[in-house]
This record gives sequence, structure tokens and C-alpha cells, in this order.
Amino acid sequence: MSDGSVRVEKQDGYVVITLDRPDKLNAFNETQHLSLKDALAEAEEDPSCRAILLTGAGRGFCAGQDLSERDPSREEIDLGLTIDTLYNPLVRRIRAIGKPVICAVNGVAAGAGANIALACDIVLAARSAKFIQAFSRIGLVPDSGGTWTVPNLIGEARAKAIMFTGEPVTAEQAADWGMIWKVVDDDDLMTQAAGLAANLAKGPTRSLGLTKGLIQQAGDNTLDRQLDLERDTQREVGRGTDYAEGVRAFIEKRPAKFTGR
Ligand code: T3D
Repeated sequence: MSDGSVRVEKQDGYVVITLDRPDKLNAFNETQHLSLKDALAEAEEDPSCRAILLTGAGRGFCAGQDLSERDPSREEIDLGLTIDTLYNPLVRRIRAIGKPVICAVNGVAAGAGANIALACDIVLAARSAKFIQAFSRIGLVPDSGGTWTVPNLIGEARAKAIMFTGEPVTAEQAADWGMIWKVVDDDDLMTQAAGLAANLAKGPTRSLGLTKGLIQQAGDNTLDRQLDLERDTQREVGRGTDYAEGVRAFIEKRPAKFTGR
């Protein structure tokens, strides 16, 4: 499903997905949700796509839910329904895709927009970008995994402060706190993000996907359990062609040509 609210550009080895409702700072309506869902599903299934780059058009990344579609003073809305059918599946999908998902936060990321960005594997932000847990400003609680992701990344003290106050977190602050990977100058954002996607797309995709899974499971496991999981996963990737190629390339003193298997 597409009405132009999400743009998909296939590059060599990776896909760029751009939220494209700039007049609304790329806030989500249902169509944009469904278009993004389709774009992610296609990228996930396409074997020639080995990394995904998510960004926004215009001056914002995403301002969360499109509030022009909400009028709670006139009608009761079951927000649990959109969370259950649209936001939660989106976050679960981003976390489950066995390929690196990079987010290039080009401008303000507010509400669910902030937490969707933070659900991605590697987050780069333009120096002018801001992260705003805007929910308290409109009497909601943070969603899209924010109450899990944000304290895990920056700790409870900072998470509570930014969620209670709705104060913007600058890109610099976000990087200093470990909420994102790095800040880059606005003009360099897409070049750097595309470079990273292209590099990762040439990487050992299967092992990267499994690394993602291991890291994401770690919080629920004891060290003992995690050691066992690493052993089992290493056993599995050790049978793959990328490992054979990686070792051969090392011995032959040349760059490895990984195929992602
Ligand atoms: O509802 C459910 O299904 C539950 C799920 C909820 C998830 C959520 O995300 S709840 C949180 C929703 N988001 C927000 O509360 C953020 C609202 N936006 C803002 O606070 C500000 O726009 C920003 C801080 C993000 C940016 O401020 P600023 O001053 O840079 O820009 P602006 O002038 O406020 O916005 C520019 C335009 O985008 C403006 O339209 P206009 O006046 O030029 O025609 C503004 O109305 C529009 N816009 C921004 N955010 C939204 C939006 N339109 C609809 N929905 C938005 N969320």
C-alpha cells in the first residue's frame, strides 16, 4: 500500500526508506504506517537487500502520531488499538529483521517518532536534530517501546526526566548519553549514513543478524545462558560460507567478499 507517504529507493545492497509527509513532519497516519510496513517486509524478504536505512523527508524525522486525526474531546478513541495493530508491530519488526537497520535522524524526532528511531540498530543524527518524548505534553505515556528502550540506553534517572518534562534532547546530548551512536553535521548526514549502509551491506549479513539477536536477548539472560547461546550461534555461523571466506581472505591478505550466508 502506498500513497507516496513512504519512498523506497533500492541501492546497491541496501534500501533507503524515507518517511515522506514533510508538511506534517512525517507524523504517522494509517497509510504511512501500512506503507512502511510493506516497505520493511519487502526489504526483509529481498535477499539482495542486506541493510536498511530509514530517514525522513524535509526538516523533521517523524513527529509521532498525526494528531490532526485525533479529537479525543469529541469522541472516545481506543489508542490501545492503534498501538496494538500499528506501532507495536512496527517496533517488533525493526527489532526482528535479521539485517542491520540504520536510522538517519535528519531533524526533530518526537513522540513515537523518537522511539521508532531509537528502536533501530544504529542511529546517526544530524547536529540540528532533537529527540522529544512529547507524550507528557499531551497527557499520554511514552509508547513504541520508549519506556523500555530509553532507560536501557540512558538509565532511569535521565529517562524519567526527559519523559516527565518533554524537554528536547539535542543530538549532541543524545550521543553523549549513549542514546544514539553519533552526531554528524547536517550536510554530511545522508552521505555518512549511506556509506555505513553500503559498508554493512557488504558485510557478513547472517552473522550481523545473529549478533543483533544475541545482543537483544542479553538483557533477559544470565551470563551463563548468554555464553551458551553464543556457543550455539558460533557453531551455526562457523558452518557458513562467510566464515570460510573471512578466514581465507585473512590468510591471503585481501578484503573478504562476504555473500551474507
Ligand atoms: O494516537 C495514537 O494512536 C496513539 C499513539 C501515539 C503515539 C504518539 O506519537 S503521541 C505523540 C504525538 N506527537 C506529538 O505530540 C508531537 C507534536 N508535535 C510537536 O510537538 C512539534 O510539532 C514538534 C516539537 C515535533 C516540532 O515543533 P516545530 O515548532 O519545529 O514545528 P511545528 O510548527 O510545531 O510543526 C510543523 C508542522 O507540522 C505544523 O503544521 P502547520 O502549522 O505548518 O500546518 C504542525 O501542525 C505539523 N505537525 C507537527 N507534528 C504533528 C503535526 N501534525 C500532526 N501531527 C503531529 N504529530
